[in-house]
Amino acid sequence: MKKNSRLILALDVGSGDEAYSIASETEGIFDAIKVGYPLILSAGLSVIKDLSSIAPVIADLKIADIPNTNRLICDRLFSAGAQGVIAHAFTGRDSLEACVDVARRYNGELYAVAEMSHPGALEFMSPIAERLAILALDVGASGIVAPATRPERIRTLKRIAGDLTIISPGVGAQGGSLRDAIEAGADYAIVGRSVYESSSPRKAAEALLDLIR
Ligand code: BMP
Repeated sequence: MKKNSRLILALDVGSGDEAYSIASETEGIFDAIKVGYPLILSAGLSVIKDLSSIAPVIADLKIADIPNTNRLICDRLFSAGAQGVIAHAFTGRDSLEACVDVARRYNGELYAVAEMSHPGALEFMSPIAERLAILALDVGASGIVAPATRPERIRTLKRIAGDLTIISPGVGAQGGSLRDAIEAGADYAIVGRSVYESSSPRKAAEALLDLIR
């Protein structure tokens, strides 16, 4: 993923047509498009290839299974055209390593979730996030997911994660500030609803771009 706008569009919309239309309208602004269960389950895996003609696609299935199943899932996603895949790290070294191995085979990127952005993440995830970031670093992941809703956590996790790329969701609809997340060390901010629910996704995306520059 080339660092340009430092913005990733999360397209959690309900159809391939809608996704394609918003991606086209905002073409050139986002460094990548993140798709997850909502879109893949409605539009099918082929949506990855379709959107890849507009921007690199990160498949966010937060994979969390045994190594063999993780390997199979990653293989499906990369062969469908994903440039990056997001997996959970809490399943342990062997499971995460399996994802990294497949990513390497495809010259792709593997992002590990260190800490999530919602309030519930404070319950179980936040207390082990530093260990998850160390694991991501150890197994050679491309980057980690850290919460834009808690910039101080981005700062802490960045100190651990070294050169790993930090991608941060939680800007806008979840209350996180784009500027604060970037200042805290996020390499990319992930933004969904504040763009795709806007009456003008292009204008909303340009406003984010202005904020970042
Ligand atoms: P929104 O800007 O609409 O809140 O979207 C954020 C996106 O990032 C969603 O796709 C969500 O699933 C994802 N995400 C998140 O919000 N927090 C996390 O910790 C990890 C995520 O992948």
